[in-house]
Amino acid sequence: MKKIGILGAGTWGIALARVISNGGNIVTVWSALEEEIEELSTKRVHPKLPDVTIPKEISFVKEIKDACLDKDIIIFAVPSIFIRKTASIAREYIKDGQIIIDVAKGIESDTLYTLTEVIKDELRKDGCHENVRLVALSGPTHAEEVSRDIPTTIVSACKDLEVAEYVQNIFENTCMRVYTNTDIIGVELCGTVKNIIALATGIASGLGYGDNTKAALITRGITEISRLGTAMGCYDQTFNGLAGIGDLVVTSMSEHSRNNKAGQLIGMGYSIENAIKEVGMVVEGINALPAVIKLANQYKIDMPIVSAVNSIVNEKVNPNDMVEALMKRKRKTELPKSALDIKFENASLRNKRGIDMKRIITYGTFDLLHYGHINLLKRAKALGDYLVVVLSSDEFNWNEKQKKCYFTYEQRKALLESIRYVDLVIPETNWDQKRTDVHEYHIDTFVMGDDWRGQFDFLKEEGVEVVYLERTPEISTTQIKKDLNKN
Ligand code: C2G
Repeated sequence: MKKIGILGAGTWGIALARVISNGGNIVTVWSALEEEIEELSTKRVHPKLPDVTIPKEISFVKEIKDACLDKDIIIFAVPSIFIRKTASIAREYIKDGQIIIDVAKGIESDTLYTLTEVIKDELRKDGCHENVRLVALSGPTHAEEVSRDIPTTIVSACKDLEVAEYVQNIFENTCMRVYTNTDIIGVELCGTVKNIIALATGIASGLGYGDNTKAALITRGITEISRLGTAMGCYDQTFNGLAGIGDLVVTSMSEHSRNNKAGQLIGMGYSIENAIKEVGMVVEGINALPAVIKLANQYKIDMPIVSAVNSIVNEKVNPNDMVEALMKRKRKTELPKSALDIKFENASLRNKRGIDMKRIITYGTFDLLHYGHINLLKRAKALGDYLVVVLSSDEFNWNEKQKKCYFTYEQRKALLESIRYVDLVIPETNWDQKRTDVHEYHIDTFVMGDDWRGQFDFLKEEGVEVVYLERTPEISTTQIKKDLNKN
């Protein structure tokens, strides 16, 4: 049994209060709106959750100290724009080392801090809150369904996995399954941007478009989120997980979603103000726009859907014009690894490592992949951070090297891509492409086995380091074939 304080008595705060109270914990709920506390305390029903009875064990308080003092966990469940203020008035009642959960979704527009960073930043202002432990609890979780015990999943994200598991243990029950994740920034970024994409799907519905359009916006929306998140050093798994695609789908497709509802009204011609008024609750996607636009510019990430929503919401562009603009954008491929993507990966890996990333390139046939090849690739990768392997095509092997490969190009490519040292495999179709490859893929070092010593020194003229590594003497593809033929 834990003592848990919840700051904020909106539908999500109340839904969570009910989950943890029913789990046998002592729950105290505070709100800045005294009349809200009065009503909840007496009626035991939230006006926006009319068919949900609030357990009698939950106590409602008007003084924030009563929801903060002597608590195992404090949950921030106020709207994103009130997080900093709430942290500032709660600070004196929060002990250092406190576990604090943020369930609001957003990013602060002037600092570009996620909300757990805002809480930490505000609390540490008195110089004695250096050790608070922040958790983001986020996922596909409509309060209307959680409060009716409809099976739900959610992510408990914290840099400290033990703390994430501590929170997992408190919230997990037969109706709520909690997953842990240490990528707290990625989880918070997903929770923020998905609300903007949900506005877009709502606008599309309001304009009379169908599920095809929604599916397109959701699919390209998660691509926008993951591009920005990757550049910020977040994990791919986060975008493909519950806080990413999971929450995006539930927010974009559900009638419970405020962002989707507000988008529909905007698409139908409501002004932004009237749409928010009609929804009657906070529309976090609108609050999130300034910060996300700033982040996209800062990391140089193209986010056409986010930009389109921003044009409609903040620049009063006609929604129909934006849809046309989105549909007429320059043609693109879903396939990654163009030179542009390489630049993007370069930037993202540089952000991840905080240093300039050193890029290595090597060439070969790599047929009947063996440990001599692996030794070469391993040592090549050890010279830098990113290894591009240029794999001889079947035609190039036959026409230029008179090599008939056992495995096709695609098979050899799949084998190479499964090697942990290899970051990218592209085709080698002629002897002369090396000069352009080293520029297109921003190469620092060219590597080949020393059976090629001296053959590629001309690449130094392209500003590239040329390294020849000792071959592994006793093994070769030719030798393998000979040995196999003998038996
Ligand atoms: N290698 C090695 N030890 C071996 C066999 C190969 O270190 N026992 C190295 C080679 O020196 C080469 C790489 O593994 O750097 C790939 O070898 P191959 O597939 O034989 O490549 P190759 O036919 O030499 O093609 O434009 C350059 C060519 O594509 C190189």
